[in-house]
Amino acid sequence: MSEKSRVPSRFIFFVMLISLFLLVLSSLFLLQFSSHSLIPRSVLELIIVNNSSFYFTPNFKREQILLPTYKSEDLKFQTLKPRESDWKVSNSSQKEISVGQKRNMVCDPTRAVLKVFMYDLPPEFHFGLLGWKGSVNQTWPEVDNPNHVPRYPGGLNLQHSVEYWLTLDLLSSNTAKSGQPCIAIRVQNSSQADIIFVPFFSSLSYNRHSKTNGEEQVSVNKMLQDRLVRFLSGRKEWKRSGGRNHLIVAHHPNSLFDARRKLASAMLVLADFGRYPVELANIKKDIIAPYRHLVTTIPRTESASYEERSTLVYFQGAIYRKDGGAIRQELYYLLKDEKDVHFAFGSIGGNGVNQASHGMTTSRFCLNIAGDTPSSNRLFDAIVSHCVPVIISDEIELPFEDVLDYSEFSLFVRAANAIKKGYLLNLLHSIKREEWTKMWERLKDITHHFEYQYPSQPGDAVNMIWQEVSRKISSVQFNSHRKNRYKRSQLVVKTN
Ligand SMILES: *[C@@H]1O[C@H](CO)[C@@H](O)[C@H](O)[C@H]1NC(C)=O
Ligand SMILES: *[C@@H]1O[C@H](CO)[C@@H](O)[C@H](O)[C@H]1NC(C)=O
Ligand SMILES: *[C@@H]1O[C@H](CO)[C@@H](O)[C@H](O)[C@H]1NC(C)=O
Ligand SMILES: *[C@@H]1O[C@H](CO)[C@@H](O)[C@H](O)[C@H]1NC(C)=O
Ligand SMILES: CC(=O)N[C@H]1CO[C@H](CO)[C@@H](O)[C@@H]1O
Repeated sequence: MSEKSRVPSRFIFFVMLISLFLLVLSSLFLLQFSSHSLIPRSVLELIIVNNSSFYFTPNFKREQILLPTYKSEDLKFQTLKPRESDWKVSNSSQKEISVGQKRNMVCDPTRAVLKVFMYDLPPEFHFGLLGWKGSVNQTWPEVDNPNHVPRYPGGLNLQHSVEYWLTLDLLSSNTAKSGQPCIAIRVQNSSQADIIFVPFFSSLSYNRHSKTNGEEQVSVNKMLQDRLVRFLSGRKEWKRSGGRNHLIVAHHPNSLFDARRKLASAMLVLADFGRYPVELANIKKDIIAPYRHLVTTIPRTESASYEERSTLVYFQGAIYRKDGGAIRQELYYLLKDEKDVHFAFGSIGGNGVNQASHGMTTSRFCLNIAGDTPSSNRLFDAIVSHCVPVIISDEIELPFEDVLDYSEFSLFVRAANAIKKGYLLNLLHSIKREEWTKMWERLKDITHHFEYQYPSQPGDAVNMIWQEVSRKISSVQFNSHRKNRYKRSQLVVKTN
């Protein structure tokens, strides 16, 4: 009896297994042919979109990268017109945002790496400098629709646009985000914040408003800095820690020049320390951020290999530089007549960026020689061209060096060695195809860490900077706690 009843039950199990298999197969089939299926596209998207990898498909990246290249009129120093490629928003990203909103994926502040309080400074300190005018009492532009966000001017200004990308990222951090990791999130209560962000577009202010106009006694740039100092010194947030819990972006080496002494206790986001005395800025408390590159990023699949790069070493830049730049001249006389070497002078302008881009993408090595400051955007142009950087700048500080080992994709040469006859070329010739290709592969892997874009993407420059800030806070705290160790016993000694 029991023997007989077992057979049908096994049979039923078998039938169920087959039908389950068919069900799975048919749903897979439906997903595969989404565009012809009966399921509405939005539902399908919701299904697929749940997997975060959807947002960062190579397709999307390519769309961003293949946007138009430079137009020469965009290169004027103070042009208002941005390049298309600065604006890394494509139709696909808009779709992502709307999908994200559907899912209502607002970042949870308790999961964020960094909680940031941002002052509601009047627009003249930030987007007002871009010509943006909101309605009465409106402090910030709407950032939900990337097409409505005020654009940063193109051309050379763009190199120092760090301030703009960080501010945009904070503004959008409370709205729904598509598959974004929770890195920095804006909080409304400053006592809950890890850091206080000062949204002053100091580089833009320097670039566009450092000359006095007409009857003005002081430039707008200086006036804004004076007002900023007065504003900050009156805030309880500033007084609480003497400014040490503040983050101020001053990426252009000349930006914040008038206020830097008074604001230097803050954590600064800089291009380098070249024009700062060490007591005002140093690697212990401050952040080095990449320049926004000027040449267009070369897509991974179009990057020329060792054989396809006909030039051994490339340099294009201004020759006569004050301060640390004398080495450029010496190198010029050493290298100018060598074969497979492109060493030319001329600043970026006119068609210069396109030429530089072509030169870098067809060269194996790109020289980064100290100019009037230890850093320059040329390093980042080389990286996104996948041209192995040769860094000849003894004083240089590099972005994210605590997480990136630059020696995996760059060569460092001391200035004193570089100007020895034959030294540089011997070194470059000694790096054969295999070793070079390893560096080139690594360059392709790390390029995205040097991209500024809105909306920002995991691992891009904006997210890397926030993470760096978070690590810096830890190390600053560590040092200050260590200093506190004997505070109490010192007090006792004094009173005795
Ligand atoms: C998303 O899907 C890919 C394959 O398409 C898989 O490799 C990845 O682990 C998935 N991620 C998550 C978070 O499920
Ligand atoms: C983007 O979308 C707009 C309309 O929303 C359309 O006119 C335009 O052609 C699209 N661009 C691309 C590259 O698909
Ligand atoms: C703008 O702010 C001022 C002062 O807070 C207030 O009196 C005024 O009503 C506001 N105007 C609008 C249009 O909200
Ligand atoms: C801000 O946070 C602090 C500490 O968590 C709390 O004591 C205070 O009440 C908060 N203020 C407001 C306005 O929510
Ligand atoms: C099936 C699946 O992966 N579901 C996830 C979709 O995304 C939400 C939000 O991130 C998760 O909570 C689900 O577990």
